[in-house]
Amino acid sequence: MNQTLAIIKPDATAGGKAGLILAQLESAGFTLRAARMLTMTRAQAGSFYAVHRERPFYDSLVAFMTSGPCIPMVLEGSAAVPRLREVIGATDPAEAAEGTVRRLHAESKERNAIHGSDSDENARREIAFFFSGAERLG
Ligand code: IDP
Ligand code: MG
Repeated sequence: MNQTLAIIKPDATAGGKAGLILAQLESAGFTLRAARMLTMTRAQAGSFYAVHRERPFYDSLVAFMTSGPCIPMVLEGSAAVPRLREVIGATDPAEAAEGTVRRLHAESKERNAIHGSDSDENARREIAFFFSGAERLG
């Protein structure tokens, strides 16, 4: 699969880092195929992260993700899912490799600047969560 979903999270969007991060993703070889900007509702963020419902950080994560606008985007490139995970780095910026988006721009393990799908199956589901077929093919 050559597409994946990224979200520039509310910390990075409010922090004026959206342009820098998109430039880094494009420099890494991704083509931007679709993008939008929204403040997620609790229902939307809760559903998007439903897999983490039992985790201790779930309520805080939903509060963070609904705290301001975020920018979901469809990125295209070869081996898009693993390549994006490599470019964004580990969940905790303290553990993220030099030069990764999270190492450069994340504030903390929770406020970590960017989301990237973790499998082709989840990429398909997450792209469909935010974008209609018409938007993806436009
Ligand atoms: P990922 O975004 O690197 O795939 P996940 O484990 O899927 O990481 O967690 C989803 C999001 O939940 C993370 O990006 C981060 O914002 C938040 N999160 C994950 N683990 C923790 C934690 O231990 N404390 C606080 N927030 C966390
Ligand atoms: Mg994940």
